[in-house]
Amino acid sequence: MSFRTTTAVDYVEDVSPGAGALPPRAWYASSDAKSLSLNGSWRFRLSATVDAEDDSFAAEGYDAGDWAEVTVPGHWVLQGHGSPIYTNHLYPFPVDPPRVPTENPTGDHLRVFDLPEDWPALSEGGAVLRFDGVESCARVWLNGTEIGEFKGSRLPHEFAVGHLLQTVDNVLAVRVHQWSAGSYLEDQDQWWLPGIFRDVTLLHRPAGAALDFFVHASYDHVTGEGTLRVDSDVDGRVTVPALDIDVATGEAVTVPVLPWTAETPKLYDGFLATEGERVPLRIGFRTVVLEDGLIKVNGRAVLFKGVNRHEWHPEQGRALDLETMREDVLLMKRHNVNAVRTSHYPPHPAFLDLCDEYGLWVIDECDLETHGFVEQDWRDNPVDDDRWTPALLDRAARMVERDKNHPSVVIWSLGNEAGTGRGLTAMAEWIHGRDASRLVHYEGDIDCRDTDVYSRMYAFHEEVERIGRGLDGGTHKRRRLPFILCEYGHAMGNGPGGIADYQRLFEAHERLQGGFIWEWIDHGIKDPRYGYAYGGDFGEELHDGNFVCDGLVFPDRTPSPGLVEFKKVIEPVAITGDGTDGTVRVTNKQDFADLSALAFEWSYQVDGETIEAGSLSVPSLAPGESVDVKLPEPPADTRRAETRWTVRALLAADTAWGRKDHEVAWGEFPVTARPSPTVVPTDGPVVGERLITLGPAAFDTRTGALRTIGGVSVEGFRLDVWRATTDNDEGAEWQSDTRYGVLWRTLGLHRVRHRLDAVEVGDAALTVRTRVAPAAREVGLATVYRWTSDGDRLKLTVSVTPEGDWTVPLPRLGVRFGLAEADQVKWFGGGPGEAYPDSRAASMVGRWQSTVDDLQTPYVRPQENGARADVRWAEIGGLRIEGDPEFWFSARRWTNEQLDAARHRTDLVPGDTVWVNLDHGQHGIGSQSCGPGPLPQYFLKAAPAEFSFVFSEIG
Ligand code: IPT
Repeated sequence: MSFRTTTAVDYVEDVSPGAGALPPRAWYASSDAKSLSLNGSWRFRLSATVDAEDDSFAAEGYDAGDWAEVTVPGHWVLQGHGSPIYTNHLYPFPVDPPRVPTENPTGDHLRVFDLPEDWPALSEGGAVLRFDGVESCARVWLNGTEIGEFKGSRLPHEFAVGHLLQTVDNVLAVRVHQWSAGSYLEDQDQWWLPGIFRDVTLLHRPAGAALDFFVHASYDHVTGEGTLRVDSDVDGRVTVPALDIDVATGEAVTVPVLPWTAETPKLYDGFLATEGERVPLRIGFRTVVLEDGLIKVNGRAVLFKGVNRHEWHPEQGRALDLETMREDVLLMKRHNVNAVRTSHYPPHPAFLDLCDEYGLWVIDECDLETHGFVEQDWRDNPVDDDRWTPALLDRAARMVERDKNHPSVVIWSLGNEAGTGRGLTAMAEWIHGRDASRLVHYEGDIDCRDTDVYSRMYAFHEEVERIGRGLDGGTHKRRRLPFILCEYGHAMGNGPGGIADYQRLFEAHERLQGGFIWEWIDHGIKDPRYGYAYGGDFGEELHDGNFVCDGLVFPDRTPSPGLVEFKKVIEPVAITGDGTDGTVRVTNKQDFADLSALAFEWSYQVDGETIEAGSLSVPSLAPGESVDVKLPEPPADTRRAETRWTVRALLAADTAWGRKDHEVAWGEFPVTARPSPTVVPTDGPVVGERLITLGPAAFDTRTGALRTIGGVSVEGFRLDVWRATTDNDEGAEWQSDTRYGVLWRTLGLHRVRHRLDAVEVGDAALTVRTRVAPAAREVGLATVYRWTSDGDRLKLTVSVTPEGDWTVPLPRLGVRFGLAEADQVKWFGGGPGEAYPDSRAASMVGRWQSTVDDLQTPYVRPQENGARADVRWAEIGGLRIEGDPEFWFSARRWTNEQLDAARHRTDLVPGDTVWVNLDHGQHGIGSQSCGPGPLPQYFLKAAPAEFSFVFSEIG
């Protein structure tokens, strides 16, 4: 005998999008109709399965007094009930669509509310209950009556509830299931976080209220006129006072306007007035077309300097408040970002209001990803199974209808990593039919059958260049489409490297319309055990570790060096020049705005110190224009010194997103080069019983090891080739051939030994010969340390000769040593932040200072970090170190081995010794954690090398 008692829960595994909800429509806040936020504390009960408890809790009079409480919006797993799970693309349950596990955490939510005093009489109009986001499936009751169930986590669902409302003691019951058929459509690379994580609102709907409306606001760049037409389900009038517009809905009006662009986000305030309510409008006039194979807005091709933004807060998960959203937008604007792909779901609607207001191009992406089906060659992929098509179309409609009135949204995206199939085609057809004023994107449509943009992720530079030159293959249709990288520059840990090289390509080929860095923020979860937790930290049986921490900002939104680098690489003004001829070339790289918002300043540095500065008058160039501007006469300087010009572009006045003097762009050009440090060897080594002295230094007589320089003790001075591998060194596991982080470890470069071959005492030099090599291998580095002194200063020349068959580059090449007491660091060289060979655009040569602690970049998973580039000299722990040539400087309170072993920030415990690395070379960073490794020009080849340092004690 077989029977099922639980037909009431069949909706959970039903492929349909749900039942009972109202048709999707534009999201807006009425000016006059009342609304009641139901956010706040709710009663909460967690069950292990969908039907462990019956639905009697939804009935009026149910006593939930002994239930827990959770905050809505929120995720129960971040509020002490169960735990989060992180997988990249693996489904954390058996793949058997649309079935989900019996173990299906189910959260019953209960809230009792009264209508506010000023709520209209129940006989007047109706009411709508709106859920802006619930993961992943919900069933809803009001006052004991079931009103529906829905899936589509990051999409709004509304229910008509006017007939059920009462003045007091309304009982709203929501049963939320973590897993549902919808989970198969929501396999984005992120934490699985069930809960009511966006707002819940009760909206009064007066008689004659607006329902849905579509603002069509185009811009004709030839005439300078905008045409406005608001189509509305309910007739009314549209007014825009600043434009003297007062027209009926459905009626078009054309007037001169200022256009909306991400650079010039001009919005006109207006109203849609129906008989029953007034709805505020923020209208931006702009026209998006595909023309001449290019994405054009208002007649001009745009270049996306974008980021992929997931919604993230280290404590609230995907339940973001307005201030956090604004912080994202402000940080983006202040770092020259002009575009956002809302990976991989429509964001909270307020985020799009901010994009309209501050100016960001948006690719609005649907809540759809079925990536886990790749594990079975895409068999049973829902997007190629007609039974799922209604759910896909429902998702497309909920996105488009909700967000269609945002000028910032210029492209709709069908979703991410969902393979291919007829369901996607159906979505694209529906979207094209509903909104011809925007383009459609989907990266998985490699032939661009359904899409208007050729989009790829993580394509290597070489291929991108070929695409730019039109030398790629592909369908006839694709060959005529513009190209974007919807994901590139994988910002996991240290990096990404190589983004300047991408930007050069984007700027050189018009078909390449830019890209979107993966990704904006690390999804680390604040955790007292670890600082920030990542995959595996909650005991998940399947997880993808710290692959969830791959953002340009840390979980608390502190910019990482990657963001600072990106800001420089995408700066809207190029400032280049040749310091010796005294001119600077300024180019306006924007697509729409002139330079009138910027003020320019020059300064002149002698040995890194600014000795004169002034303002530079630069004409307000139109987009694309350049001008050569004469710099003033260089200040008279008779010293033998290194000199340079620095020219900076600053905000001329406060703007919506930045203060006056906020730095937007800069350039620097050397005038005279640095003289190399010289030490004339006058002293010779003197051999004592235990120590050899040479000038200010003492060495171990037996080993030749440096012991002291003046009064400063030096520990463990020797060659160093190892760095705590970065995520980009390690590479992604599917990239098998050249993952140097793995190859280095296999070769044993993290455990090289130093064999002493000779300590030679000459007339003018102490020479120590060694061979540095790992066990079990023939390769080695013959390393000679040659010490000389002029009595005052100590010079070291290191010569390195590779022996054997080196098939890999070196992680780093330099010396390291420990200092007993060090805290403050001063240097003349690149700064203020870290830099590596292919992530050094933002490194500005100057005089900098820091504490040792502040030199560290606190990557969520600790790894190599904090190197300063082009260092001429540095002072630390009583020593001054000059380089010949310039060197990479780093210092930390733990060894590179300890850094390498650490898994979380909290594993790094400061010791008494400060370990200093002076590197002649560093290997590039690349973005191989999901993309190309460093380009060949950034390799640190195992090749003969010689470099010197001059040490002196600071008096
Ligand atoms: C790509 C995904 O689109 C994105 O969500 C994220 O997982 C990223 O990779 C890596 O962090 S998909 C990958 C197979 C290229």
